Amino acid sequence: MSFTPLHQHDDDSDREPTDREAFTPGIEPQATWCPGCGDFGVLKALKGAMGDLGYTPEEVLLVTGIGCSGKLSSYFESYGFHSIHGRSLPVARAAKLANPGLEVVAAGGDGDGYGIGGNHFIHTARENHDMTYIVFNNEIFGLTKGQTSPTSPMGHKSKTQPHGSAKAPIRPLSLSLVGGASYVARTAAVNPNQAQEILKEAIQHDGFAHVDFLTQCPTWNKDAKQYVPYVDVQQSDDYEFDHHDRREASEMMHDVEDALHEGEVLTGRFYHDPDRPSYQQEKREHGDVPEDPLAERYHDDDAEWERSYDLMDAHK
Ligand SMILES: Cc1ncc(C[n+]2csc(CCOP(=O)(O)OP(=O)(O)O)c2C)c(N)n1
Ligand code: SF4
Repeated sequence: MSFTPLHQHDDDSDREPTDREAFTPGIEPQATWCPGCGDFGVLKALKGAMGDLGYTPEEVLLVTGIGCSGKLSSYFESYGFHSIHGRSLPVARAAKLANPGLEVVAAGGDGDGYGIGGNHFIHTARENHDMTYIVFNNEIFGLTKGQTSPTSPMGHKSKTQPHGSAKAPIRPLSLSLVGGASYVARTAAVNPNQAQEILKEAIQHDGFAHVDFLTQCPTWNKDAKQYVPYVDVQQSDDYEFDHHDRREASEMMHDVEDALHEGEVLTGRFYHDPDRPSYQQEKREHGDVPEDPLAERYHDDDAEWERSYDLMDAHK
């Protein structure tokens, strides 16, 4: 893969679609996801979205956490970093600052993103870092065999809560909006077409775009609502609200989050603020971004590498 120069792709408008198969690794590893897992739907939608938007693998960085969801970076051809549990966002933030020319996507599960990584989630939203964040929401810990997660509904029985969870589930959409995210959507693996369109919007959005992605886990969570048919609020006449209006979006999200555990799955774009400057924009406006950000400095200058090797030697 070649290096992506800084600021090369600030304007996406003149791109031609690329072959989505370019995002399939040359030697495709055997997927360890179970048959019927919703994670396959995320992979398909992400490849389709990147292809439709005209990206090539060397323009994209995918940072994942730990979990079944975290394996996404093994099956998607791009720059990739499989980080530690709950830490995809700080890694993604650092990478975006070092090389603003990369299209950065972070991904992980509900345990990864809303549990152990919950604090990073709130602060990345607050600071409006320019990236897409996909949370595979299967309402359990999948990789570690179905324990209760922050999105498991009240009463959900698992090995860690055998009598039923007494904890209220987190409200990821509302939390994201209150945190400060400038794009918030929910989609579902059972509808790859909607998922692909939502991901395209999220990737194009300049700021923190949070996509809560309902993914079924047929192995450990057969009760979840992720399997049931859903309603796309943008397509339905029953739901009218202005997704640019924070108050209306907030009320809508509240209803949607209540409805999920009552058996109605509502998906779509719930909030979009195209005017809020991203963290990267703010930094540029404050003159706070160096002329030659890290990625370019190291790429062009062997002396920088020598200096960093000397520094590492000095600390051995
Ligand atoms: C610091 C740390 N704590 C705990 C674990 C064990 N662990 C691995 S994956 C996981 C949860 C995965 O659940 P989720 O994030 O919802 O992803 P899924 O597997 O459902 O996609 C846990 C607790 C770990 N790897 N690292
Ligand atoms: S355990 Fe669940 S989430 Fe993990 S691969 Fe299997 S079906 Fe998917």
